[in-house]
Amino acid sequence: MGERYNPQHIEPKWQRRWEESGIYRMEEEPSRPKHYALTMLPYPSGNLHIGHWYAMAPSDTRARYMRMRGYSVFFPMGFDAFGLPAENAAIKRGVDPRQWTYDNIVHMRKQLQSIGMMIDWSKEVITADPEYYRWNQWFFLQFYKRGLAYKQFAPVDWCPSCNTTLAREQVVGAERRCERCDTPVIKRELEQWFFRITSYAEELLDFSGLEWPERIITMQRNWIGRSEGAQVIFHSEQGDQIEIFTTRPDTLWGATFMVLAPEHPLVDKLTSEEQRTIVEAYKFQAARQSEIDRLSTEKEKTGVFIGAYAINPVNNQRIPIWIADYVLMGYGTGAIMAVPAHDERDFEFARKYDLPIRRVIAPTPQEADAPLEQAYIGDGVIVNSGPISGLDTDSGWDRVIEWLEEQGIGKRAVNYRLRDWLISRQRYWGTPIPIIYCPQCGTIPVPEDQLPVLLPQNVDFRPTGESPLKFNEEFRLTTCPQCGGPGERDTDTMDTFVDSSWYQYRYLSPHYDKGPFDPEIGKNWLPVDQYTGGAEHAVMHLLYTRFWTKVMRDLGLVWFDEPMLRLFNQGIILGEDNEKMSKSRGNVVDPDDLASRYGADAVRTFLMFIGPWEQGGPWNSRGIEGVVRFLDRAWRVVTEEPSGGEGGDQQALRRAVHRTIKRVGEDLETFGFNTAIAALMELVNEMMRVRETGLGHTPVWQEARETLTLLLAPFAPHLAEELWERLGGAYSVHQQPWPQYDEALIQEQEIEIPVQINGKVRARITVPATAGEEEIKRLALGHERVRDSLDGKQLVKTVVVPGKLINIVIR
Ligand code: ANZ
Ligand code: ZN
Repeated sequence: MGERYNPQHIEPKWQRRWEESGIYRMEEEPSRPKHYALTMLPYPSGNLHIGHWYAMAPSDTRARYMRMRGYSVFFPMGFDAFGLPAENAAIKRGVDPRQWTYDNIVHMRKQLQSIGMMIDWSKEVITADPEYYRWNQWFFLQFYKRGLAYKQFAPVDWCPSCNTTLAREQVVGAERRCERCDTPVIKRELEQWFFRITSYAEELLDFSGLEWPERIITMQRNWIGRSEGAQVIFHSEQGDQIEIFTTRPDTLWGATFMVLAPEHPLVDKLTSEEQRTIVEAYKFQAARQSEIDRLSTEKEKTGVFIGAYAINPVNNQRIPIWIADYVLMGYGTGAIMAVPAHDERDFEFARKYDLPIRRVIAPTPQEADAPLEQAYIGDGVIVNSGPISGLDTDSGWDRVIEWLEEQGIGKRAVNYRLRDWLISRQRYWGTPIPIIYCPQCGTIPVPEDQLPVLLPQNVDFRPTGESPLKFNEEFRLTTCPQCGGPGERDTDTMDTFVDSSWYQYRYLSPHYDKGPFDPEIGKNWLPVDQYTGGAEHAVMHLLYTRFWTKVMRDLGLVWFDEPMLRLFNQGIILGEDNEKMSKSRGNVVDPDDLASRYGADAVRTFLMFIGPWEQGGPWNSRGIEGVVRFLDRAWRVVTEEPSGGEGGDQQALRRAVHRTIKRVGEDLETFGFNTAIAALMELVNEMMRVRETGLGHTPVWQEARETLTLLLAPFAPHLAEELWERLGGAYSVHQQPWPQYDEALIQEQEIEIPVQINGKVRARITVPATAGEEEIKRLALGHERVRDSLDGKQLVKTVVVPGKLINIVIR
């Protein structure tokens, strides 16, 4: 003893020992409840940054805590290894994307190990491994069989000069020009694969049983965007059916014109000869814009009359048909009835093009013909609407739908904003789509026993924007599995969100070859109990994995509806200047440097101490030194022999220990890492103070040292392991049960007393019932609110009535 705390020495030592002894291996113990803790898998970009540490270390702390609480914990790790950066590196530096990715993984795996996490590395998953993506392909085939994968034309960005499709990243600027030749990009229709996530739209809106942040649920709900309304059939004067979707059937009498999306299939047919040139020009310019621009309410509305009319079915009025880019082909039916009196966009449009505005809703019957300065979007009474005039908007809404259904020209309808998931990517570094096109037999799925369809090596990366696999004849040309004649493979690859939609299942048995995972193991561990990761994945990944699980359930692979029962999102760690970390700002902190200087335990602990985990916050280089001092003091109180004697207050120390057990445990339940660490700091201070009074060699002191070590274990796993060994504890501290506190000891002995400042109650403090004047004073003056009030003031005196109150007089 008497040695100094030396993380550089103890951290590698314990990391090695943990690995050798396999204490983090998945372990099924029927006597213990299971806990599957999952944290989002990193992309192998080449280097772990502080954000990775911020995501991983607290997740690890929580998993360790659950293990000490008596759970069998499974905490795996892997790499989301397909994706664009590898391909870009290949193009830029001429390295093979596979080489680049796997080299990065070797390096990042080491970096991850240096954090000291309880990862079961024997279950690692790399999504670019054929033994992984084989199951992406297998799933694709199951989806296809069930009609959940289908091919359809969909718009992609296309450069008319380079003659290729472009990835979203290759379209630059507000003008949407081609990155390479500066030509304005247009939309072009390409046949691509979709997953039918919309079939699950309604079920995906059901979040019952999920303990997820309200914010994420709201984002998913909005993303799915359910609207109730009606589908109504209008007719053109020539008799063509034009179906519209509206959420306001109660305003049908106010429809004074129609608007079709420029891409609507009827536009060509309905356009008059006089209007054709201007309609074509408008369509071309609309095709250049992104959906976001088109929907923006700020953007001035534009459109053109197509020279045709429709009949409003409720009053047989002849109304003009326009096209405008604010109507999207991908939503509803791609056509609307425009009700300028009650819809803001229609109002603006009508004003601009001088189209009639007819009021059909009014706040009161007296205002039926009051002029409108803007669209009236509120509720009220229906006016100027024939048979439904006089009804309120709610009953009118139902009444109109009934009437439409009676007439057979409309029906109640639910519409979702959610689109099917486009999974085709014109990219190399991804999962090949297991489909063969045969001139005789058509679209033929690759037979399951021929999986995986391997991604070929040595592919040419000319950045043409088209699928590189297209130019690899060895890959592309194949034989039709059905007729044996020549066929061609699909040369697109799958969106990488496919990979991350089900990786949590693969972790259970990453080398299993009879299915995506071993159902025997799945039975014991699924579903995921606790998921942690960034909130930026609110709608894509977190929605896709829910969808995937529901399909797996319908395929009979799992028996539950939701992949992850509980979700926690961490915040973002900012630079010291409170800005997002970036190389150009020069505010990036490198975790490798920090860990080699202060030790991984200090970096972990500091990251958790910085503030509430869900909030993130700025890095602080002085702050980490404070944490190093704390760990050092913890080391000293545990390893140094205090002076002997029985003079100290044993009861007070026991109380402090038990109170800390309670606080740290409660905080860890709710991810309150920062307050848990604050509690540990207080305990260490208390131990420092008390040991001066002579408590050495007492059982209470021994209990305090052991408890502190156990409570530190989830946060600073290496330090705790070393201390535990020095205390003579059995290997490993991480397999010890979480200490229990004595409720009676805490409760009986504590009381709450008010803290007055100049006679007014400003705070309440919890103090030991036996606390004397000095202790009460110390606790009161340490209270945050009291400190705030004292700031800049002068303390005149304090009056303590032990067991009752404390009054602080300030000036
Ligand atoms: C007539 C009407 C009157 C409307 C009124 C609104 C207010 P949400 O709630 O988002 O589902 N709409 C329908 N399809 C559209 C498309 N493809 N592109 C752009 N707008 C479209 O919105 C549904 C409403 O958005 C529909 O109800 C329709 O306008 C418009 F006082 O119909 B409404
Ligand atoms: Zn064939």
